[in-house]
Amino acid sequence: MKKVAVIMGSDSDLPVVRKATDILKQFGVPFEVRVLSAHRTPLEASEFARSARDNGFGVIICAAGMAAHLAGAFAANCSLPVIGIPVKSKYLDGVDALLSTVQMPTGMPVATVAIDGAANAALLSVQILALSDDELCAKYDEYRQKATQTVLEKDRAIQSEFAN
Ligand code: RP5
Repeated sequence: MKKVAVIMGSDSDLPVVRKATDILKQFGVPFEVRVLSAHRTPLEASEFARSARDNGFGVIICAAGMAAHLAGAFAANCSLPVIGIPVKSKYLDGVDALLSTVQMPTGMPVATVAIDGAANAALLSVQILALSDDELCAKYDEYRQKATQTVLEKDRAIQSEFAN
């Protein structure tokens, strides 16, 4: 199976990023985690992006806050699918990172998830890799069925609490 690259702009993004790595572990998807910054380590970030396909990666997740150019920089240097996680910082509630990540020019897409939406970034990676992996696809279907069952159980509990 292809690997997922999980890149964060700073180790301060790790609490958010863990929500993605936990899910990748749960699905048995191989991944590597790096701190690479579009601004602070631009050469290392572009080198990683340029060699990612040859190094066995199939999807790249980039988490960054503030002027979050990391996912865009990866998209500029690599033709693999790039998923951007805008990370909430203490100043602008993450809207700065959301707009920096999502507003890519035509031709250089970044699939941007919600602010701090690391779990969905991992699930989107699973969906992409499952296109060519039936076993992973079955695990993902099972995950969704469990999610549905959980909500149905909550619905039953709420209904019984408010029953007249
Ligand atoms: C961004 O700046 C990082 O992704 C992080 O979210 C934010 C703050 O970084 P630190 O100052 O905490 O290293 O590049």
